[in-house]
Amino acid sequence: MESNTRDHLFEKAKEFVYEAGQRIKDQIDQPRKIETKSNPNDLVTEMDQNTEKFFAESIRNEFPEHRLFGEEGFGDDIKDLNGIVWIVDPIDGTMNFVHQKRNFAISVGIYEDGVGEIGVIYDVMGGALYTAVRGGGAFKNETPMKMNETKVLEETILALNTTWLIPENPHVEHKGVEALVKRIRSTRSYGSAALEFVYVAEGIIDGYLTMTLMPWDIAAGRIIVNEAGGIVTTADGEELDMLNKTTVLASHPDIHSEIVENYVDLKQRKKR
Ligand code: 2AM
Ligand code: CA
Repeated sequence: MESNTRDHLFEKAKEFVYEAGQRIKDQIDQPRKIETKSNPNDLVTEMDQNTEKFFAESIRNEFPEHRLFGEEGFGDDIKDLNGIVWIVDPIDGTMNFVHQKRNFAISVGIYEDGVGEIGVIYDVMGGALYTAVRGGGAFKNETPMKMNETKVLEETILALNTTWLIPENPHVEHKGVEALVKRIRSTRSYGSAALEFVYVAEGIIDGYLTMTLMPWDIAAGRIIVNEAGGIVTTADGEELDMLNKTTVLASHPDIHSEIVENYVDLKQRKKR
């Protein structure tokens, strides 16, 4: 992608994100209609849908040749990442949006032929905009984010969610994660994958390990973590599939392979 094309796209992405964020803020205290999707804890509101519609209209008006891959289905039917694809989660952390009215984010990743070019994550109520353009570093508002300090596992905080506590959960390799939790300093759980990625980029946590994310949960965050110097793969260290549900490990480079090799045994999980 030519640099002036990319600059223009980046400016437009930020403009759309700020406008979508303002619409959400304007209505944050309005009563909301909550529906459930795949299970009783999988929530969706009109605000998720309206925000994605806003992105669909804005992208179609401004960039008719681009495609949209969105969580709520107002985008295109995406089966490959050829050309320019906007991968959008209109509200990441819907449960936080519903219950807490904070700790949710708008996540926009722009890919060209499968390569992540631009990542924008907006912590709507916190007011922080996290961005990265491939090769240009990662920023929180205007401030560069970089993971410099050397890390040993004993001094890290990892984001994990409590599904790890359920031993019969078929998606997790329970014993390995138990050993990992004993070794690290502590865990956190924020309930928004996008925010967990940017907190890794910012260095306020050192890693994020999760078993079920969709491409729109990951698209922007992986670019931002990479540009801050971190590593993002599946939980068993493989390249991420940006079209399907996947496991994810995003972390500081010093601890990534150690977690993959010693604590996450997905092969064992697959055998069961
Ligand atoms: P969402 O709010 O956009 O649905 C919560 O731990 C994080 O996981 C959020 O980023 C949430 O995104 C995502 N998430 C929740 N349920 C999911 C599911 N069934 N598949 C993939 N991601 C999910
Ligand atoms: Ca969402």
